[in-house]
Amino acid sequence: VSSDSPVSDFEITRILRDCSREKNIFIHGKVKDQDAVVILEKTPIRQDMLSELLKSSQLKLEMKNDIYSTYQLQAPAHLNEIKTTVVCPATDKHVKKYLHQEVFLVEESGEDYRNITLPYISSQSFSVQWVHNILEKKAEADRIVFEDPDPDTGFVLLPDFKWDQKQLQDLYLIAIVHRRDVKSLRDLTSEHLPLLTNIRSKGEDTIQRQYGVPPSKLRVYLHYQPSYYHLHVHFTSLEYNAPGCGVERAHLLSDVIQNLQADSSYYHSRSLAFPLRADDGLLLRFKEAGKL
Ligand code: M7G
Repeated sequence: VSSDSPVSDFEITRILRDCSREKNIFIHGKVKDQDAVVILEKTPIRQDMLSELLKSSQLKLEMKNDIYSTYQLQAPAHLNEIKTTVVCPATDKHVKKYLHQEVFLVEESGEDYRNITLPYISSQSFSVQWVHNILEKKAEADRIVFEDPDPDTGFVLLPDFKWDQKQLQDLYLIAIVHRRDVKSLRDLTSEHLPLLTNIRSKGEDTIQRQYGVPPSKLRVYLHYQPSYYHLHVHFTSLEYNAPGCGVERAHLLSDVIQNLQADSSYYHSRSLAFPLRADDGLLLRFKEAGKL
């Protein structure tokens, strides 16, 4: 750990979430008086490293009984890394995002969106500075896998920061559109069909070419509500249950395209259901409006 590493100065305030099955832990703390969230995650075991792992590790016997025995395998450091994500300075909203919380399903009509959600997200949502940095090549420029620079139908495709790119089991990329006037699914009309079909075809082609993963092995979807209100599309391995890929939050891109082909105002007028956490300010707005 280098001396300017944000983790060496990290002082733990509390554990926000600890999931032994997913092998990750979300920690709230301080780095030099600034709030920070640190996420530690054990990464999947890499198939291409298996023989090295087995050959170069030490085995410590834990127990033996009949044909059964368990060991502790002490792997060399480079085969036993922990993926670490740091958010610093973290806002209250970041801390809440990672805190385990009870969730409630909200059904939002088009009118609810305009009267309740839109005013709320305009005042409250996460900054999309990181998105602008990517589009302007001020950050992550070397990670871009594909770019279509067209201002109307173009986008940037790059690995999501949840993916360390070391194995394909948890493949996860995002396509971020160049247009800055589309906040979410709710803003889409048939006018955006060329944009969406372009993302689908060039995104799938690129992933097939670059990673050898065909479209039939991909889950391609948008989140509603998203955390960041600048239109982006998630591309994940079908085998990987990414956080938020469930029916209550993920909308398959192919369904979105077909819905807009059938009705240009589909996402302006239809009710959309989504989960909100107990401490989400938007949930309170829905309650105050008597919608829950
Ligand atoms: P979302 O649907 O707005 O919200 O997706 P979610 O985070 O609740 O799923 C935003 C996606 O962008 C997520 O999959 C994040 O992991 C990813 N992401 C967030 N940030 C801040 C970054 C970043 O700085 N770089 C990259 N490459 N991906 C990010």
